[in-house]
Amino acid sequence: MEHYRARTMLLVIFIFPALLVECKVRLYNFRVVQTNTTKLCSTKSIVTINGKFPGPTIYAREDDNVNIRLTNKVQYNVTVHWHGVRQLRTGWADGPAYVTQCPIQPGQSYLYNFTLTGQRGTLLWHAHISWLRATIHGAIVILPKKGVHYPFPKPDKEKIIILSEWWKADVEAVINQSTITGLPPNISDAHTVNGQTGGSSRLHFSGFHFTC
Ligand SMILES: *[C@@H]1O[C@H](CO)[C@@H](O)[C@H](O)[C@H]1NC(C)=O
Ligand SMILES: *[C@@H]1O[C@H](CO)[C@@H](O)[C@H](O)[C@H]1NC(C)=O
Ligand SMILES: *[C@@H]1O[C@H](CO)[C@@H](O)[C@H](O)[C@H]1NC(C)=O
Ligand SMILES: *[C@@H]1O[C@H](CO)[C@@H](O)[C@H](O)[C@H]1NC(C)=O
Ligand SMILES: *[C@@H]1O[C@H](CO)[C@@H](O)[C@H](O)[C@H]1NC(C)=O
Ligand SMILES: [Cu+2]
Repeated sequence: MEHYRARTMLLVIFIFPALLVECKVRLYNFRVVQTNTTKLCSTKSIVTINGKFPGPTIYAREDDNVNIRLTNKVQYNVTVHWHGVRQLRTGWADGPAYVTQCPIQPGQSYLYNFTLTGQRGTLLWHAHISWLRATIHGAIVILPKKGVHYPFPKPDKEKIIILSEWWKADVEAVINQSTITGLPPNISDAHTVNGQTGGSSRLHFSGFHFTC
């Protein structure tokens, strides 16, 4: 009798958390701040999320609700686009400035609230106004639902690699100059891998999308 009761207790304990982990709410605080950064032997102030370049990685599972509270502490208008996230009935959380929302002005904050439905894998989030995406970007990792596997064998190791570019000049000055002159913007001074310029002569990457 005692033995039987113990088993029942165990079942209750194990079943309940499984039900509760369905559709979690993932909370993130994104503070847009100026951060002094040194690369290629020169220091400049860049616009970052929480002082990080690249920015923080968002982790969630399919069907999770993601809440990102963005607080703008810089002098620029800001928005962030969750590139590749299907915004089903949450168009106002998509992020393109002047398309789905007014820019988040200095001193203001905005809640990006969306649910990840029918998709998994690694996506990229980035600022979607002027050229702030040069330093405001990062990864979104959407894991399958608990107990569901990827349609391929479990990798031994997973590593996020973000390819980007670095300008010694202020990127806002670069795009402003291009807009005024009508000429192509100055090319970057280096490519970066996870924010590192490394031995630049060995790095010949292309691919970080700089068009949308
Ligand atoms: C960044 O550097 C400037 C110039 O050296 C300095 O005045 C400023 O306080 C620094 N900002 C931060 C956030 O460290
Ligand atoms: C910032 O965004 C507001 C709307 O949210 C807009 O009225 C204003 O012109 C923008 N400022 C700049 C410098 O683009
Ligand atoms: C996020 O959106 C969902 C669905 O509309 C809503 O139920 C929830 O209350 C929202 N969360 C916040 C913190 O506003
Ligand atoms: C770029 O242009 C915008 C809009 O005219 C302006 O608000 C901003 O101060 C300029 N930034 C730089 C670094 O020139
Ligand atoms: C772009 O490059 C030209 C030529 O090297 C330079 O004179 C100019 O100052 C650069 N512009 C910016 C915004 O750095
Ligand atoms: Cu994009």
